[in-house]
Amino acid sequence: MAHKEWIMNSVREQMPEKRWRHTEGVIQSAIQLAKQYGSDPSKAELAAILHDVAKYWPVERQREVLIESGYAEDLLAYDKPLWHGPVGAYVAQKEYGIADQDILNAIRYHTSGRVGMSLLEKVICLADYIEPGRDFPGVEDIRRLSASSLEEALVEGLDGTIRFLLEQKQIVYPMTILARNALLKEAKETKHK
Ligand code: DGI
Ligand code: FE
Ligand code: FE
Repeated sequence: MAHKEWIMNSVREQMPEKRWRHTEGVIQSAIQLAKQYGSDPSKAELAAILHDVAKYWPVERQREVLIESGYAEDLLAYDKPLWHGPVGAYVAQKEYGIADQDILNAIRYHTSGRVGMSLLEKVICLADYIEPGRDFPGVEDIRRLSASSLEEALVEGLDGTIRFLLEQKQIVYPMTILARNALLKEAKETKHK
């Protein structure tokens, strides 16, 4: 699809080559997870292409767009690495003409997660953790769990993020904790069925 190619080239121009290679890995993992769990691979691809579009924007520009988007809510009071998700979702809609709300939400919540994540949101958040280029401690555990449960794999991923933030004496965005708790509950409910 020509439109997709154009978006890919445009996104690529807005980040260092290394981050583009990460994005290619997320595209690959997102398509694979979508096929495995019955989400739409084409939507997963588009969300993956755009998920980090705003990651390397100057922080002042991110702040402006966050305010303009109306997605700011409490986020301005929390750490800047959380901003590029909502900023990316707004840009995807405004600049790239993405109208599908599920794709926009997958971009918006890819860093924090949220309570009541859709299948596509889970696929993108998990693909971001397990794409082939990732090699942080514990990534193999998440990859192993991803073969059998999106929710269990995501809990493992979010636990790692939360643990890391605690060790670094960083502020934890409450939505990250709420997302983790909700996914843990879902994982347990699915298991006991
Ligand atoms: O954009 P990526 O590097 O591919 O991955 P990401 O979108 O998951 O962003 C990860 C960054 O966001 C990482 O530096 C940790 C940070 N982060 C994630 N959740 C929280 C957080 N930072 C704070 N302070 N609080 C959070 O809850
Ligand atoms: Fe990101
Ligand atoms: Fe990413």
